[in-house]
Amino acid sequence: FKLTTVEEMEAATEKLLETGKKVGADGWQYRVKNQTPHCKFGETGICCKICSMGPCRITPKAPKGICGCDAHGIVARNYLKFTAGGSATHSDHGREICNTLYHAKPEGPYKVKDPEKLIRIAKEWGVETEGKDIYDLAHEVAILGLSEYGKVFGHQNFLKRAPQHTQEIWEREEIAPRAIDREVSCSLHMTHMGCSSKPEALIRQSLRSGLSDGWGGSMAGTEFSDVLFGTPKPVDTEANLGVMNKDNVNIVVHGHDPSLSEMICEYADDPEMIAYAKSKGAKGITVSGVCCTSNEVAMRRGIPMAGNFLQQENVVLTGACEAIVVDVQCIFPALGPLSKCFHTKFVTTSPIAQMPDSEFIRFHADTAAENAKAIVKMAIDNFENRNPDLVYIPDMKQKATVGYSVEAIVKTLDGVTNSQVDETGTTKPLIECITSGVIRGAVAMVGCNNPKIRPDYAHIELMKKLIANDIIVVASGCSAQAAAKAGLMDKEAKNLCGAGLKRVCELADIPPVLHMGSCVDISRMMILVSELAKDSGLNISQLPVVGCAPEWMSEKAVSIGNYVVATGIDTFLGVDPYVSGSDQVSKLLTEGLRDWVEAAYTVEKDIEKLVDLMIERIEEKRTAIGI
Ligand code: NFS
Repeated sequence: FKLTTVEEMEAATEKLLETGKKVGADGWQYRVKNQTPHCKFGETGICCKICSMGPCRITPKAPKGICGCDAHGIVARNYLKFTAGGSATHSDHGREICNTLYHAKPEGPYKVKDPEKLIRIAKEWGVETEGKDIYDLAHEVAILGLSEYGKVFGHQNFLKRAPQHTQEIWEREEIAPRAIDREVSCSLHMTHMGCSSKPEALIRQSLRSGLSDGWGGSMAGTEFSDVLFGTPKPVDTEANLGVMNKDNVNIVVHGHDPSLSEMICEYADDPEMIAYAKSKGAKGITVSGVCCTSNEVAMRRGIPMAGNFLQQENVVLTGACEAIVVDVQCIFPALGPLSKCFHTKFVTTSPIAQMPDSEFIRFHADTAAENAKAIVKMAIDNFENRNPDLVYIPDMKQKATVGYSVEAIVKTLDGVTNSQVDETGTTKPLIECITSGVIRGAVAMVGCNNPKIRPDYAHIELMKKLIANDIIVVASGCSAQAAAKAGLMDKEAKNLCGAGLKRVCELADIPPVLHMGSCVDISRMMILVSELAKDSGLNISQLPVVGCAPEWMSEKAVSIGNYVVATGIDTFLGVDPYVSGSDQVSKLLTEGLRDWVEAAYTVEKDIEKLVDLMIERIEEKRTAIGI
């Protein structure tokens, strides 16, 4: 067993860029060069263009904007707007899933695959379940889910899943989220010209808007995706560009909403379609994924992961991609012109994400089956247009076991339970391992790639050091894909762990880095820490657990950071969220928040230091609870 190194991945990318040069293709590597150095005002968050008197920029000579707002107000407003963008995006994804659930029918294409989970949520929400048809129940719960977005009174239903202490903090600090859409609107209202300019107020709303994502929209996205498509359980798959197959029709799904990718996978597996592909000279059909939609179908179907965020152009550069089919979020507009340099069809499907140089096939829950069939057929028909001289698929892939939902983790733990002592169906065996010191703690590794950080390097190096120090890693999003590409989700990676974690991996038959899903699935991590807190009798903030996004780039990531911190988990960032222009805001985020929610941010661009700080924090937390 050998990990794939970042150097090897970079060499493969270099070779692909060579192919790109032959056909005049662009790449993010070139665009970064044209965009740097970045504007200092933007980078430090002190550029304001929320009204047309500006844009105003803060300098020593001009310490205030035309309205009189200072750097602190401008930075905090920008931060809240950034958060609201992310919260809106995740939450709208969740809304789409509720909508898909509303369209579920016994005759398909969308069915209820996990009725047990649906019933559990219905009961939690006080819906009568006895004697009800499961599809009637699905529609009733879907409407309730949709109502969470505009609920007139009260707070998000899912907040009740948090430990009592956490709920009390949210109440006390007035950050318990109300209607999801209301928190986004309220944020945009607060940042309008002439509203809030007080950092405390703006950052407080950033937490509330973040919480409406993590404990509202994202959680709805996760839970109802599980109801529709099944709650993930451990499944074997593969990762990295080598999962594409040069003899097959390659369809790459990219984006976030599993409603589309699930259907594509369904029809690409249809014997009729496979026969059609063979009639066109291919040996079969390979579906692989990029970004979070890839995580969704990997977790539920074992569909291989071609790559993460900064690898999206690479799949086209292989010259062997018949279609890259996208839904929403994290899709480079660059894919349009890039696909034109090859035979690749760039298929957009959502009114939310429309791009030039793409073929738009509008995907709708009612017509999902026909839409998916048409897309798969289009890809097959495109196989013969491939230019064999341009085909190069790097021979690079790793095995990975993925699918660790909270339910799957608890079930796995039952397997290692000493049934004489421990109850089953709880996180107690994990708590045992942590208190005894066999495992020192856990880190949630999440987030994107960012050209500001050598892509994947931070994810992989941090994880290697953490597991070597007996710290178990749970991962999601592009961080999870970085781990899988490197081989850290292969069970054999146990050999890179410290003795304690290695033993746990052997006993539980798990890899040391557990794939918990897409970014909306960070809501799963919130449930997991809540269960750990309840089962151990500790507060979330006392657990030796931290969060980390070393290469983050999107608005969604900031929204996530806010709800993770607001849930009581210290969060470590490798990229600054455009706040360095205000010492007040920086101090609030890295220190002040601790007085409100018992956790705060640490921003550290030096990767070595970042991991050491996390280990230090975990050890501090252990000492504080006397373990
Ligand atoms: Ni998350 Fe997923 Fe990746 Fe970043 Fe984008 S795919 S939702 S935002 S880039 S981790």
